[in-house]
Amino acid sequence: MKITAADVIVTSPGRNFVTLRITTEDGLTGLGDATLNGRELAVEAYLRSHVAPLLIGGDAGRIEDTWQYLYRGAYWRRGPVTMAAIAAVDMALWDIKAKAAGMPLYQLLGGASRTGALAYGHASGRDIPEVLDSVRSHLEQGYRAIRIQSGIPGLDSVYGVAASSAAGGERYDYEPARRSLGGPSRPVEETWDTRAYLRHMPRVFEAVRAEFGPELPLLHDGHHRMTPIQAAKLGKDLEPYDLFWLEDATPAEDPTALRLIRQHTTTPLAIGEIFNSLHDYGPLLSERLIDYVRSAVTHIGGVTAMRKLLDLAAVYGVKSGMHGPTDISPVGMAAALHIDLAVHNFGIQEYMKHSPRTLEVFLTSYRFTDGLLHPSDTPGLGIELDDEAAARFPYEQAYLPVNRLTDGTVHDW
Ligand code: KDG
Ligand code: MG
Repeated sequence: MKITAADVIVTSPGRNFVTLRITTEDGLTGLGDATLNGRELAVEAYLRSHVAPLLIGGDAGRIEDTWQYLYRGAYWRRGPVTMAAIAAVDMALWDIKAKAAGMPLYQLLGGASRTGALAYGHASGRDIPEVLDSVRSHLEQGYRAIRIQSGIPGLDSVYGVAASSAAGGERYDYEPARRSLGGPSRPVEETWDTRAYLRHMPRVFEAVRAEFGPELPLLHDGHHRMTPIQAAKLGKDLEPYDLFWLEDATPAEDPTALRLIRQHTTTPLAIGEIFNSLHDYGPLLSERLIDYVRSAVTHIGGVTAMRKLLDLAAVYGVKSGMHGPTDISPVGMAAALHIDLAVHNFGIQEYMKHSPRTLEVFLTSYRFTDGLLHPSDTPGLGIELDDEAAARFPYEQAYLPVNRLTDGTVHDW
């Protein structure tokens, strides 16, 4: 299966996506997601200039060898741009291999370990009544696990709170990367106050538990904003509300911060969405400092890297909780779902529905039923890309927001 083409497609059907399509001499194609929110064109350039030319003429069947060639062979290694590019190649090659075998990818990964992957949805609101409405609406949509994010009194705009928070039904309006619509711009700046946040969040969870009872799995994302001791306090204060996890409590580049949090609280911990290497987990797995790994297939280096990460995590009883916001394209989401279905140490899958516009470009076959996601039995990943639709939505510059404290100091967003 000689590779004859490796094309990079950048499209913006509601938000930006970078996709790699690999074609073989016998006409098989495979897709890979290389989207890096707010830095899309850096991955596009890396793929086009440095990766695609190396693929032409190679054997599409040699997945592990290609991964090692692109990783070790570059000398410079790791980093979000490089690893998103390698991930896209890896996903596309798995897509081709599974199509050639006439099987859905999960069959090549060992077959199904469950009937579907438990998905969690995103409830949010500017205040507690809006949060409660949003949880209700998610339950009506069939979610059986729900992440809770809330506005904070005194702060104008807070991570994770959708623009039309109380709206029922389907919502596609949570997208933190703001598009500049007609020319270069700078990121939006938000103001942050951790003490106000620490005071408010326990009240939010108290209200949600009072309204919806003890059964519903509830999650929360701290989005890297706390110091270790602040995170320890929040974890402790949230213990009465029995969270499924507290995510990204502290900035991701310091894995040892989790050690301190762990000493103080039994609230389960999850981290890893901005990690781009298994090595970023450092002591987190071997010292059992976390309960869930949050990496995305798109950012950790593909199906090959994710399998290795989850096998290592399994040794320490740590489960998966793959990243799945809308900046993971339907291709990246499908790759996650095949792994979710196959591995034994599956925990939960984040799921935000892509907009109808995104789904005009990416033709998906996975399905969400009764709170569970299933990747479908279509051979390969089960996703195709409509080039004509993609061409209708050209790239638009978009940046993630930047956070400042009330005195103007730049803070983690
Ligand atoms: O691009 C940034 C988003 O992917 C991130 O803010 C989403 O934290 C996130 C989550 O848990 O989904
Ligand atoms: Mg997160």
